[in-house]
Amino acid sequence: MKSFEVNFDGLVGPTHNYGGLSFGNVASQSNSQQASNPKEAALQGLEKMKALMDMGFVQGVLAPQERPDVAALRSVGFGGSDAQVIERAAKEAMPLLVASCSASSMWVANAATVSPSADTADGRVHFTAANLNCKFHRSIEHPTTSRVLGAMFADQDHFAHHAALPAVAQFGDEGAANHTRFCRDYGEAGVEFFVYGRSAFDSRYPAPQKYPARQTLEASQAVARLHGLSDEGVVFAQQNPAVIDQGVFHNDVIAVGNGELLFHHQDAFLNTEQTLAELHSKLAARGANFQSISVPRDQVAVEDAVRSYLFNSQLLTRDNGSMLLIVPEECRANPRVWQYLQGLIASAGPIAEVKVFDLKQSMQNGGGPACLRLRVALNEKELSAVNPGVIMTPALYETLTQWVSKHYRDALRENDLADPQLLIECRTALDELTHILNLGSVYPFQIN
Ligand code: SUG
Repeated sequence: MKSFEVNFDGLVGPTHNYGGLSFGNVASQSNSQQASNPKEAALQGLEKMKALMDMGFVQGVLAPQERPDVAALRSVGFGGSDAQVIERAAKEAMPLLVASCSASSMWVANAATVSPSADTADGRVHFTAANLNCKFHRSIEHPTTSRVLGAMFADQDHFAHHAALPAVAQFGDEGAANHTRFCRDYGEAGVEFFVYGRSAFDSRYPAPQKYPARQTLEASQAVARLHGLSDEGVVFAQQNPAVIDQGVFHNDVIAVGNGELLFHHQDAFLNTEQTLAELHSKLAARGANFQSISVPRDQVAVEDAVRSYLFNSQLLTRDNGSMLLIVPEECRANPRVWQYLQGLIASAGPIAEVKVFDLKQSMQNGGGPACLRLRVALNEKELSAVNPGVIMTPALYETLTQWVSKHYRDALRENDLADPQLLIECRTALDELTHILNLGSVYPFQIN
């Protein structure tokens, strides 16, 4: 049976703004308070989805969330009508209003961890929604994420959904941003690679000093258990704490993998040799020939990787078996990174081509091409069990661009978040979207 890797991209929500909400994420902190352009952000994302579809990849779309999250504001004591909740939060606790308005669900690499059916004990595709509990604005995503994923992958014969892990820092889970799957073919059993930032229960593991390690070893182990992965099918590795302190808040800011290839920075992991050796031997046992490309720090410094998002790229297998790297425009703007990429292509290695996309609106909040997509490897049968409403087609692309043009603002500043009209605009747009994508009722305003 044929199998595919389907990329489900997060559609940017109508409240996309620069709230400066993510301590440890350099771009989020340095662009705080700038005016955003939600319309442009959503169109840039759709452009990437269309380009991948046009290249022949199966492309999906993941819906944004209802913001401001009035229920989250009510849960911390703001009462009255929806408009009064927003007004009171704006007056008394602007940072909480800003957090409740974030369109951060667009970075769907953080929505969930996904294990394909070839890896799991019960032969179903497993999803665990990420609790994202390191940041308040992200911790409020998972209930709606679970409903949206449930509406996209509803068939219980093929798909199993797990609720987010316990909502404490000890089980901090950031989803697929710290998870990569290697395999010979998407439909064959592979090796799932979990990268954590610290251990919550064992003080022998080192931890970063300056910025938070969002993913714990215990969370990664819990996800592997829930998904029914075998010991032979998993590798756990610690991220280098020194790079977290330089702004590598997720492993997908410093490494990306696909098929049999890991493309990573020299300083990405704590015990690099041991980690690569384990990946090599576990993949060999699966009949796969693991390879890695290590980018040396004297060619691309960690700081250049963080600024350019070289590793937050999409590594895709083309029909002829060669690989394509989808990078953000910021890679072309960085002379060292661009020179490295030219050399990489000229080396006649597994990565044959680089394509550049303008994702500036998302990049300014620390979200590159890889953050914007959730990878789901599916065989033909499973693909036909996915809600067809969320699979990108030329007609859906047209409908969604028109939908964005009709409902989205082209400028948003902090003051605008206090406008109760924004909530009405967001709900009107999302109500229409659930019909376009055939999701049913998934938003709090639709089910309460
Ligand atoms: O969690 N930024 C996101 C970026 C997530 C990137 N995802 C991956 N690397 N997979 C975060 O830090 C910033 C929001 C703001 O500041 O307005 C933000 O949430």
